[in-house]
Amino acid sequence: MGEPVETIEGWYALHDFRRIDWVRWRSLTPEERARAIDSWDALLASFEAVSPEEGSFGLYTVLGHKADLLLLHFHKEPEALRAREWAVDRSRFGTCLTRPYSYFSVVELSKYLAQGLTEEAARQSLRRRLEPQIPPRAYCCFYPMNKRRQGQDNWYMTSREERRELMKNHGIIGHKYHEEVTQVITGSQGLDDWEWGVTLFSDNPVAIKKLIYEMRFDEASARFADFGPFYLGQRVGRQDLLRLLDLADA
Ligand code: 76R
Repeated sequence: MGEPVETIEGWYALHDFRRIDWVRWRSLTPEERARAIDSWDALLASFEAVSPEEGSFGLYTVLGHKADLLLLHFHKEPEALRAREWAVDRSRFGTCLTRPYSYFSVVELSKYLAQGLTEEAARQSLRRRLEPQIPPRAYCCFYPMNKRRQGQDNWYMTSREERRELMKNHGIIGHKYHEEVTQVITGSQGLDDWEWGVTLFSDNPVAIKKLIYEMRFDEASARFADFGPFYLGQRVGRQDLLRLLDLADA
């Protein structure tokens, strides 16, 4: 029978995807738009001002039709994440946003490869990964995933030893991309629709593609992984975003 691996949880994560309702935005008067931009600027500034002891924030524009913006928050308190999503909903600019997707999860490290450490010792040494600052990389890729439960390919019926071996090989492939891609794995069992969220940061979208492609051939992914939708964000500064909005009817 399968036996769960111990996990260590860190900060909570909210991937808050928004779509801009351009028709509504253009229907605002210039004064309404200016006021909306001012308050939106102040709101984003308050997100950016989160103390590094408590959380982190990144702003991205999303390529393709699935969303326009990703507001990515990590925070130690789930209440703080709720306050942030409601602040967006209640803002003036929020009246021009819809919400095509969101994902709530918590940073998770499993102890497949770090056996023998007490929770406290592991927590100390892994603090940087449990409480992630958003790396200054140009791209962010997010997707949720499950481990498969199907016939012979049932992750949850494999022995812990077998999973440990599989995760070791998975880690070896991942580690080849250590310089180019930073990964944050969040667990969402019982919190959202899938079992994990994968968030990858890189300056090079092709490095993300190559990493994911290579992992598809690894047994942990080839036999056991099912994936949800993929989102690719480009990091933007607050000012860049405001400029894009301001130019919207140029
Ligand atoms: O935490 C560690 O770095 C140790 C090794 C490791 C574990 C335990 C590791 C390394 N991962 C672990 C756990 Mn991972 N990871 C994914 C995906 O697209 C796919 O095929 C899968 C999505 C990617 C791209 C990725 C990248 N990893 C997990 C788990 C939890 C499994 C469980 O607990 O049952 C999932 C769901 C998952 C999925 N992983 C790495 C990477 C990369 C790049 C690394 C190397 C990190 C580094 O060395 O810098």
